[in-house]
Amino acid sequence: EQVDQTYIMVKPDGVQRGLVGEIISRFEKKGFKLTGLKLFECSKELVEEHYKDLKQKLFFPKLIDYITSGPVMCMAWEGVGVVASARKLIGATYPLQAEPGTIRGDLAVQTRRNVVHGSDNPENGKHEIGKASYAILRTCQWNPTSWADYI
Ligand code: DAT
Ligand code: MG
Repeated sequence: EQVDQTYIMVKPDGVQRGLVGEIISRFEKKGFKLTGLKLFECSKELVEEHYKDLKQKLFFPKLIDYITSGPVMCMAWEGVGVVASARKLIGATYPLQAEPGTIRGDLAVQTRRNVVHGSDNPENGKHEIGKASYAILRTCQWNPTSWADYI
């Protein structure tokens, strides 16, 4: 059982629509561990590097404009199989194809405004958190405290 890290980012529409709590809640309830969190306004350069694999796509300039249009909530999540599991919780890229019960299936209709980003493989998870960490977030190590410790 491999413990992985994934980079989850609530996109500007998700922050503006007040969906941050809802999204955090879904990952918490599933059983994953939040290890880094910061509200951040991305520079164009950082977003271009984050989405560099899509540079040739016609929608790339609009994607960059959109992600830099307002604050995003950057998060690092940790757990067994978290990368693939988070992708399942998020749902398909195109919200109309995303199953009900997924974040995009329940909360989005527009492809660009699909509410949330999740790393697509464990290597990218580490990379994206690493890339983010000098600019946006510091990850921390913690273990859930048992209730007995509060008494
Ligand atoms: P995902 O976010 O599911 O990993 P992706 O990495 O292929 O999807 O694309 C990144 C984002 O780019 C995606 O969340 C929304 C936008 N995007 C993808 N395909 C698009 C399209 N055909 N038209 C407009 N935006 C698109
Ligand atoms: Mg992707």
